[in-house]
Amino acid sequence: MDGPAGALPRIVAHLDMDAFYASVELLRYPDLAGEAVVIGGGSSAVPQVVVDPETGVERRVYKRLGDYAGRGVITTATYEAREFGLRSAMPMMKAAKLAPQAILLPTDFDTYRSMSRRFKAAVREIAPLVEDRGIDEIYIELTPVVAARIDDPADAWWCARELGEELRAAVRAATGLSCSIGLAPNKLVAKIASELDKPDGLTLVTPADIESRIWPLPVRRLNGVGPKADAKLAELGVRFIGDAANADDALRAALVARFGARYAAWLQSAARGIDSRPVVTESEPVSISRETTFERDLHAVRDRALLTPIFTSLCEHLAGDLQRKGYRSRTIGIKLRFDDFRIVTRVRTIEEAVDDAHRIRGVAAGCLKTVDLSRRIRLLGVRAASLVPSRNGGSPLSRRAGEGTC
Ligand code: TTP
Ligand code: MG
Ligand code: MG
Repeated sequence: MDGPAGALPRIVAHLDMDAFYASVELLRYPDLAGEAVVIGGGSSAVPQVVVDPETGVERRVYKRLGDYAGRGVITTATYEAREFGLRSAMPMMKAAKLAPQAILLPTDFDTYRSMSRRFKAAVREIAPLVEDRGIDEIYIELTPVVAARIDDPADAWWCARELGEELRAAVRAATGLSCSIGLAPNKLVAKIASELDKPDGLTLVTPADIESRIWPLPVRRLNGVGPKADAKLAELGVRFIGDAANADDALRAALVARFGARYAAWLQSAARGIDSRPVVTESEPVSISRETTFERDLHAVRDRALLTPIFTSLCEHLAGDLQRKGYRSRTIGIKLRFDDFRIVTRVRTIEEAVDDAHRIRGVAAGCLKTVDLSRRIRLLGVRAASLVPSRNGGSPLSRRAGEGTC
């Protein structure tokens, strides 16, 4: 495989959920399976239930992209919608021209966040060294898990494939959703590998596969080559990853002249599939906060009727965050930004750690009383610090996947 005989290779996975927001919505509306669906609407895109006056049968009526008017953009699209050219970040009015019949659904971040926590928890049950890379993707350090399962290092990649299958099954069991996994010697190659067979793919790229699988890809696929670098590289004739990996002396000199020695060296080693960055596991949060900027500046007394429910809602959301993440807090604070952009914060430390909205609100209200509220307020925030883990833990842990077979 790689390295001296007998050495256990490093194996890292990159896992990314398939059409994440859209797939979550399809769990809610299974009748839309196979349809071109985009996510991005507001509350006006909530499907309506209509009752057939003759049969009395209920049916859902979905909003079509062609009926959308506004400046919103697509968050994601099902793979069926992508066949029409619809993509993340595309303005919906533009998308409507390509596929007016595509179905539009509203975004529901709370549900996506909860699904995100669930799939990550399912993975951590099998392989605990997880680096969070956003709502729908993670890196997983598999080397110690593989090491614990095999006697002969020659079995490492075979074992990794088995682990990859287990991870996919665990994610599906915990969420009902599919993901794509790349298995590779490091994060850089694993990220590329996970995209090679999307959706629902499991792709191994061992060191021996770099040349055949990675070198033919556009150089832009390297995480670290942005659109500007891509354009400059094209001017130098570097279009594919292999072009950078096999740069001769003249090209290397040109790369150094154009990008500097550091980037040029990085590019060449990255193109050869080299990357020693560790998988960085999540650290405990120092604090959790919620804040909101008002549509117009509000006055504490004159706009009390508006401010009170916003304040309560912030505390409720903060309590929800604490409970989901499995923490209680002993220091509650508030943050205000006034119409002159001055920021004021106040904190109070309490005897007993709390995670419920009512008590958080009580302490936060006490903080507010100590602030001069004669100016209008632009922003209000509530923060929980001095976090202690709650006794029951937080995340809704999935059930454990089957025992390893390798
Ligand atoms: P991605 O993983 O980039 O995309 P995806 O999961 O929808 O599709 P794929 O199968 O190709 O991985 O992003 C994850 C989610 O993040 C996506 O479902 C919606 C959200 N998102 C945005 O809101 N705006 C964006 O521009 C992108 C790229 C993603
Ligand atoms: Mg994704
Ligand atoms: Mg992603």
